[in-house]
Amino acid sequence: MSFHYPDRYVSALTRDTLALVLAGGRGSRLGGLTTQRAKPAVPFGGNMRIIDFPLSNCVNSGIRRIGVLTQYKAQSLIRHLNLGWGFMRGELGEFIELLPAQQRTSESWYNGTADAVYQNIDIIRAHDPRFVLVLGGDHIYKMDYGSMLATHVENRADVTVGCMEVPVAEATAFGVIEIEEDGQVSAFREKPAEPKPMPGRPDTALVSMGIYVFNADYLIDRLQHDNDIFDSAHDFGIDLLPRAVEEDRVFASPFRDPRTGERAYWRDVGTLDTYWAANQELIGVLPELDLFDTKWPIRTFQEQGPPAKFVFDDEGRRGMAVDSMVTTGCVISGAYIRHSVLFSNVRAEESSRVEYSVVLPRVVIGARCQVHKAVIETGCVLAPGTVIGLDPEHDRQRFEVSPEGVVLVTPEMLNQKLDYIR
Ligand code: ADQ
Ligand code: ADP
Repeated sequence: MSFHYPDRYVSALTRDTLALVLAGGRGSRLGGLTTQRAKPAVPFGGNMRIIDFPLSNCVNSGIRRIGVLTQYKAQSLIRHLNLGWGFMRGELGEFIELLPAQQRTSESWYNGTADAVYQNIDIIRAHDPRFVLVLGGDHIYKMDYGSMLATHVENRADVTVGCMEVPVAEATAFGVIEIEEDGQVSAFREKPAEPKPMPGRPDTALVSMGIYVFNADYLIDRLQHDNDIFDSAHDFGIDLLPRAVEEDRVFASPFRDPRTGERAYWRDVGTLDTYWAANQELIGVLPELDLFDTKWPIRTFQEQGPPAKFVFDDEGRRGMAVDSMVTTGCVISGAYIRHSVLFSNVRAEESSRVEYSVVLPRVVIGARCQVHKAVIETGCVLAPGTVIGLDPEHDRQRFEVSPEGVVLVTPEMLNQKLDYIR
C-alpha cells in the first residue's frame, strides 16, 4: 500500500503529537562517563550532547510539544536543557517540559520505561494529543518522525515501531522483530539469545530502535492494563510490545535514508568502543553523519568562548591539529593533535601529542603528555609527562580500558575531585 500524503497533512500529524523522550536510564555500559550524568547528557561530537539528536529531530519534524522523562543523575541534563532548549514558544502551545520521577502515582520511582510513561498519564491526558511518540534519549541519528507518523496512519496501526536492519550477531542487544509482508509485526522478542534473521537474509535481523508511535488513547489503555499485571517489568520492550503484538495492530516502520532509500545512519553509543568510534567517524571529510547539513540542524548549548587558537610555544614548536575537530576556547600551544575531537576549552601544552582521541570540555593536557586512542572526561588535568594508551597493562592499573583498547580517563581515576561534572 502506498499513499502519498500532501505535506500539509503530515504537519497536522506532527502537530498533534506529544513526544516523550525517555532520558532516565543509567547507561551503565558507558562506565566512567555516566557515573555523574545520565547517558543522554553525555557530550558528543565536539559541542553537542546525545539528547540533542532526538530533540532536534522532533523540532525539525515539526513536533514542538516534548516531555523529557528523567530519573538517574539528571542534573547535567537539566542544566543543558535549561541553557540550550529554552527557545520554545509557550504562547504558541510549544514546550519542552521536564518530567522527573516524582512519586506522583505511588511511592515508587520510575520502575522501567513503560512505568515512566504510566506515571505521567494524567499529563498526557491534559495535553490531549492524538499521537504519543516515545523516544529513547540515547541514540545518534537524524530522522524525520513525520514519515513514521504517516506510515502509522496509513496502516491504521495502534503502535508503530521504528526499526533498523543490523547484523544478526549484534541483534542480541535489541528487540528483534518479525514482520508480515504488509509490515505488520508478528513477533517481538526483547534481546533474544538467538535472534531470528529476516526471511531469505540469514545475516540480517530487523530490530527495534526503541522508538514508538502510539495512538494516545490506545497507549493510555494499554499502560493501565499492563500496570495491573503484577509481575511485569513495566518495560516497553519486555512487556508492553510483545503483548500488543499478540492482541493489537503493531506495525514496523523501517528507518531509511530519505535521499537514497538505503540504510540510514543510526548509532547506539552505549559502550566506550561505540562512543569513541562514533566520535572518530565524524572527523572524516565526508562522514556518514553530516553535521554541516543546514536543512537538519542539530541544536545544542555550548559555553561561549574565544575561537580556538594554535600557537608556537616559547621554543618555537608549532601548535597544530590535523585531521581533527577543535571547538571554541581551545588552545594548542606547541602541541600536536591528530585525528581527534577536542571539545570546548581544552588546553594542550608544549610537546604533547594527542592522537585518535576524544577530549571532553575543560581538559588540560600538560607538557610532554602522550595520549593515544583515549576518551578524556570533562575537567581532567593531565600532569606533565602523562602517557595514556601506549601500554594497556599499565593503563589498566589506573584507567578503564575497553575491549577494543580505548582508554577512558576520568578525574576520579586521576584522584581529582570535581564538585560535579557538567
Ligand atoms: P535498551 O537499549 O536496553 O532497549 P532501556 O535501557 O530500556 O533500553 O532504555 C531505553 C531508554 O529509556 C533510554 O533512553 C533510557 O535512558 C531510558 N530509560 C530507561 N529506564 C528508564 C526509567 N526508569 N525512566 C525513564 N527513562 C528510562 C530498548 C528497547 C529495545 C530496542 C533498544 C534500541 O527495549 O527493544 O531494540 O532500546 O536501542
Ligand atoms: P557543502 O556542500 O554544504 O559545502 P559538504 O558536505 O561538501 O557541504 O562539506 C561539508 C564540510 O566538510 C565543508 O564545509 C568542509 O569543511 C568539509 N569538506 C568537504 N569536502 C572536503 C574536502 N574535500 N576536504 C576537506 N574538507 C572538506
